[in-house]
Amino acid sequence: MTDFPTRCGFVALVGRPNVGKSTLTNRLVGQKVSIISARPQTTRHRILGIRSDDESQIIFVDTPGLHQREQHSLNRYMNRAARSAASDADLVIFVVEAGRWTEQDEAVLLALEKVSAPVAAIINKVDLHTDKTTLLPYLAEFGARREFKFIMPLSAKRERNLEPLLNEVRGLLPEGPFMFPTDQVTDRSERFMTAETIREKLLRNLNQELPYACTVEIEYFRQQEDRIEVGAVIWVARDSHKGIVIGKGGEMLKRVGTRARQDLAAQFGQRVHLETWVKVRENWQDDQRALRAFGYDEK
Ligand SMILES: Nc1nc2c(ncn2[C@@H]2O[C@H](COP(=O)(O)OP(=O)(O)O)[C@@H](O)[C@H]2O)c(=O)[nH]1
Ligand SMILES: [Mg+2]
Repeated sequence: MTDFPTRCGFVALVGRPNVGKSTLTNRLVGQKVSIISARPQTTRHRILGIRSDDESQIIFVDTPGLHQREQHSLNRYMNRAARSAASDADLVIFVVEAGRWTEQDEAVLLALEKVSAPVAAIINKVDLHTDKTTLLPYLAEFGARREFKFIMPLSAKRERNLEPLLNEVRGLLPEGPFMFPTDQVTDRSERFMTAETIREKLLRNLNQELPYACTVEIEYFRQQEDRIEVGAVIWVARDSHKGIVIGKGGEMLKRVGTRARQDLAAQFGQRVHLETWVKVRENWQDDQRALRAFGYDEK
């Protein structure tokens, strides 16, 4: 057999919510493809982050955190997205937070037993520990939990140890041709990124449970000569949520809109005009038709 000149494969990032899977995806790709917040349910879909160089193409698969409680159809959708990403991958990377081990991490570890692909691990957020030697017992304990192809401590946010990670990953990719053009960084459209960016601002600005009951639908996305025009509907699950999203005198909606517009302008490198509406679709998280309409379907 002759050696193929390139390597290419899917690398699924799995783990409980908030360990930094999406931050890592963005840093590895060098561009924002996945939204970030300290809230669970920030990532609801499987999102590809593609990194290419001359010899390799690594297709990172950012996934929703695995949830134990599947109280809504939406949660079941997210769990399926995470599980199927892991089962289709050439390499699965279990992401945890340095110094922390929770019941949710334990549940992910258990779920990984069913995965046939090789499994490696990332210990993220090492920047939170100034004295790294305090992490040695944690590392030893972690390494005893199962066999990992490698265990890489790093900081996604501070971009520490990303090169060694990439080298490990490249070595484990199957030989084969690239699956995406080398300048493509994600499989998601500008429309999708726009909806996600607005949802990120909702997550970051609304308190408590409400962000989980929101989703964003793009009504129109028009490239004009000198700017992009976007119309977006923020769907909430209950009538009582509407007022909260709009805020006193429209203040909250204005703030979310302004932040989204600034972020989108930076992402697209041009001016963005954004128009938003808030609408109610009762219990959309359990409504199969609504879920499909809002993009939460398998395909
Ligand atoms: N200190 C620190 N915080 C991080 C790091 N990576 C991610 N975070 C933070 O952890 C939170 C969750 O990040 P996110 O990427 O959305 O996690 P995900 O739910 O696993 O995708 C955010 O507030 C991030 O800013 C890191 O390396 N160090
Ligand atoms: Mg995420």
